[in-house]
Amino acid sequence: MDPDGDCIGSSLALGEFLTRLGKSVQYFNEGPFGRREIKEFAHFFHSGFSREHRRNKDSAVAVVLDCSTLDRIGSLADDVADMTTAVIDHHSSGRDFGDVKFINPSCPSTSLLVQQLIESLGEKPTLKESEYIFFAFATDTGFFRHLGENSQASFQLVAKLVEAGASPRRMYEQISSGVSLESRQHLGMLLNRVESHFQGKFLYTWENLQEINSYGRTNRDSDSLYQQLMNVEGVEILLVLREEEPGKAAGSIRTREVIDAGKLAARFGGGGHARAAGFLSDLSVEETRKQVFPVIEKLLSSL
Ligand SMILES: [Mn+2]
Repeated sequence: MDPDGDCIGSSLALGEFLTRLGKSVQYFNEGPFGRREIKEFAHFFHSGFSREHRRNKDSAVAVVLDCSTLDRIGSLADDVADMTTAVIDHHSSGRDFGDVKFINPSCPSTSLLVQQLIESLGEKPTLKESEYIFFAFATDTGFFRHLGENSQASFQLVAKLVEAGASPRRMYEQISSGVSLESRQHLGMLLNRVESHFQGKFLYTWENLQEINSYGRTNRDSDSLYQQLMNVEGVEILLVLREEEPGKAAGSIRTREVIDAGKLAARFGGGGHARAAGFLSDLSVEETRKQVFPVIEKLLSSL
């Protein structure tokens, strides 16, 4: 459920390959297909099992891709639970399901695992499969930006996709174009009201319910906002408070290198990763701000 580009691209690449081997493939995903870059693929996927799907379950195998736990497939889990299940994944945690597993947490995308599976059978990805694998890889790696040292194996795999005809330029356009003007204007509003505190180490912005509704939640582009602000010189912590419900706030925290965002969010009942985390507050944006600012000030003064 709530799939990203890697989940969708990996599913379609594997499905194309299995179809090429003469297998009959059906795609499932509960959705929603909220991310702009995957919307065009939504029509390939069933959101649940039909009566006919259930009738054919005994002769079928389920392959779960890019999910670290079975509950990540949402309501489909009930139908998949008693099926023979294969798992292909690259998450480092979770996972207590699956009869056959192909899991490699050091692989930057599930799609590159699908590519290795295809190659291990002595085959090469077709152009279409290559494009799905590249698309999935590019969305999970921020178009190569999240790759560090020791990523040569990934580049070697991707080189083969380009050799098969996948165009990085076309893939980039597919992933990044098509944004709405409203989403840029929304971004402008949030950037315009950014406050800089504690010698520029802390950036803060916010929005109220009325603004959230007037720009439309589908026009939200949080990734761009975080990216723009985390590039600002000297910033260590970014906090965005949003009035998602009347009188309640949702906080998003991003940190650069020193401060653990997950630990910081945990102090307000939330959680997440070292660089990205979030929390929900029963207080208004203004009250939440008053609660969080002193904690951040103390953290920064100890640096
Ligand atoms: Mn992934």
